[in-house]
Amino acid sequence: MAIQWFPGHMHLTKKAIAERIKDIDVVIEVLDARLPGSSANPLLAELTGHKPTLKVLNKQDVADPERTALWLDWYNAQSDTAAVPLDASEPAPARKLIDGCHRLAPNRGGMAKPMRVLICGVPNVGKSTLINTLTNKRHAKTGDEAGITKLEQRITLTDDFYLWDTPGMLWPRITAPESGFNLAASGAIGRNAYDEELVALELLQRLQTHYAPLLEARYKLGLPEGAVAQLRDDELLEAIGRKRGAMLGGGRVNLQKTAEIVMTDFRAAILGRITLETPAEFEAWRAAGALQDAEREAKKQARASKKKGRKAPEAP
Ligand SMILES: Nc1nc2c(ncn2[C@@H]2O[C@H](COP(=O)(O)OP(=O)(O)OP(=O)(O)O)[C@@H](O)[C@H]2O)c(=O)[nH]1
Ligand SMILES: [Mg+2]
Repeated sequence: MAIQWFPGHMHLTKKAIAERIKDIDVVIEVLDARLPGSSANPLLAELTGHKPTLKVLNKQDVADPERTALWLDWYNAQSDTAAVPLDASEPAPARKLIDGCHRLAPNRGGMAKPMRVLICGVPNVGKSTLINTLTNKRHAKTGDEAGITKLEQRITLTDDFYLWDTPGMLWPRITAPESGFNLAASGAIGRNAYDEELVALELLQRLQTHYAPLLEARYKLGLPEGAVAQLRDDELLEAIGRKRGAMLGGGRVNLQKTAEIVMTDFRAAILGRITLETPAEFEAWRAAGALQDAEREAKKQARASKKKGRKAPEAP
């Protein structure tokens, strides 16, 4: 069962974006560079797809640079898509986005035709941080938690350049379970919408396959080389909890607390620079998710027509 989170305020954000988009010249979709595929919102693509869009792989400072390069190639190879890496707290690269907007909408500028830019993306990717860096002010509230921005807000960058900050939005059905887990691990999903232990186990699996040395360096489990990657995810979680002293009575490990430790270490980049997915992995998850969805739909249809058949009056 995939993680889902589409509370009422996201429904309102969807409506607000659908309304606002008419008066927008350029869309900046902020992605999380640690999950550049899973943090791209298909609902946003639907709402804003007809406008020039710049995809920003934000938090590149905590993502794996090799994988960021793969993702930039992947996005830039798609027609009508431009993607750039960013650390939203750095003023110089953030200001380059302004030039990017002018390139995408060259006819806008000047008091009569101000540039109107919508900044959007899933929760907690750094939309408000980017706006604050661009304006060099703390206009927008930020925080390491999903759902900090509650309402759309217009910010004037200069007399002829307006920015709209929007609340983070997800979409009603995340079809690939792996994407749901990555979003939860990144902090894009409200805490009550997922089981921290399950998310930490999935996170550990991703780290074991590609970042086992970082796990060993951080948790010093004292295992022989290569052994971390061989452990079952639940064995690994338990070993980390034991090592970190997250214990319940009777020598049992507090798995909930250990899950929190692992997730905090990942989010704060204490483990190192990590990207949870490659374009190839993401494409495979997406294809499998779509297939499962199609099968579900076919079963639903079959059930509905069977029911209809049963209800049909019998021939005299
Ligand atoms: N390392 C790193 N952290 C960042 C970057 N940009 C933002 N953050 C941090 O990410 C967290 C979320 O930032 P916000 O700007 O509040 O994110 P948001 O997209 O506006 O979030 P919502 O309003 O909840 O949708 C904060 O703790 C920021 O300090 C970045 O480029 N690199
Ligand atoms: Mg915000």
